Amino acid sequence: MKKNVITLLVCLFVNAISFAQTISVPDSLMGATVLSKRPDSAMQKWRENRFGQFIHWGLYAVTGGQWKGKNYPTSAEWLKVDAGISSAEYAEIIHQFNPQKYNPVEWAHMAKNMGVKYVIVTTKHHEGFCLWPSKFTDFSIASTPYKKDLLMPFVKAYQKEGIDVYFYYSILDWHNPDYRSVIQSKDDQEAFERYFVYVKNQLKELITTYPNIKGFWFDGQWEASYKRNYKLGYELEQYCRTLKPGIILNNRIRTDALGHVDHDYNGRHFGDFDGSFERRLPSNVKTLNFDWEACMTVPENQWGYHKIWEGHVKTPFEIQEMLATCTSMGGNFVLNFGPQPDGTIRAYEQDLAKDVGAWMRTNGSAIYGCDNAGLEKQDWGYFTQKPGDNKLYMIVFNIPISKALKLKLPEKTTIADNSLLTDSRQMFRIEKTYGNEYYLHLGDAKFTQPFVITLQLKKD
Ligand code: FHN
Repeated sequence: MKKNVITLLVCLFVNAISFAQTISVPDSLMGATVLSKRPDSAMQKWRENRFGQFIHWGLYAVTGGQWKGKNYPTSAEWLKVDAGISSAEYAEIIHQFNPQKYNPVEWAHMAKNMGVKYVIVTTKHHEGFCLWPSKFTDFSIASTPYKKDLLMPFVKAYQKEGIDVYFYYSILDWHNPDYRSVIQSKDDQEAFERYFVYVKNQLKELITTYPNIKGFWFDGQWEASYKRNYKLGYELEQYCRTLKPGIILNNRIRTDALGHVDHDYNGRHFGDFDGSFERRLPSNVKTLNFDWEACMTVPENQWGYHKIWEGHVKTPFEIQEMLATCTSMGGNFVLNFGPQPDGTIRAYEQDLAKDVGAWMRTNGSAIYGCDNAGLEKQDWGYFTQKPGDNKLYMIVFNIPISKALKLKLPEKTTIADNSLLTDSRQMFRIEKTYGNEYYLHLGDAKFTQPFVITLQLKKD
């Protein structure tokens, strides 16, 4: 027992030291501070999670992309700007926000069944409305007919399901009178600095009220005012790290002295991971020797609830493939949901969650804890592998007419065994072709879903 405690303490100490070494002091241009993958357990967990849920919820759910009888097909959460609504008029929407059917236990249950391991929820989006009763503003849930804190039951329900909670927080704020998009005078600068006190107060309030959250996901960092105040951004990063040691921060927290956002002047991401892949996935596996995450909408460009989804709406197969793509390139994938104003989730999103979840229940071991396998991508799909494991996963999305899946393994490696992940009795004929290249013959096996084949590798 005593030995176990000592081992644990030594591990924690080593973890803390290696973590501290990873976060460095920025250079004179205020570049990135995390220069390689964080080795600590919090970040290791983040990496192993692989699949997350995003939730965009705010007053924009009430308007649902429509204003005074007109439909605005652009992002619902940008309606204030797109429909040119004045701040005073927009603030009135607060009296209509009354999500009587809000049931975070159901949301968390749905998320758990979909297979996500973490969630990011918009505590305050660009509109400035706060989902929790912040003591630093009246523009919060406390001033709505609903009145009750939305975040506390949310955090509890998700954590009860074992899902890590992250808070989205927008630096850009269309409501706070001290926020400035550009700084044109001393007064502007003073106002912006006052706004930053507000930001820090709110972040401290969030961490104090919901101490078990895992990190902040910042957004809205691209305006000239914040770029100019890059030192405030650096201070903000330090502030968060002091508020909660080990906290996880995305790259949208900072800018550098040359006005770069997301990545510094050297191309290094800010924060602990690169979260700038939005509605697109990276394509170059070789450059991804850092932590990253891609976030995705279900329709084209709707994060908040829009009454009318126009354009292409993604199917469960597409979502599964995006998740597999990200895992195969060593990144996380986050799928967005925009709850309705009454607190329920759109039927399409619920069905999507069910379908993706059913697939994840049987094939999730090719995703969770998996990483880039270091092999050449093939047309049939994606290789994934748990670091250090000799089991290789082939996630198959496209079956060639020949039914022969091409594989190119590293030198001096052979395939000892293979089977379908969901049925270990289903094995496939392997044919060696040239050098270390093989064909895996699917034969007569029939598939109606993407599937996973496991290959047990052996070093010669
Ligand atoms: O403007 C926002 C948008 O509404 C949404 O929140 C996305 C999510 O990554 N971020 C911003 C655009 O980059």
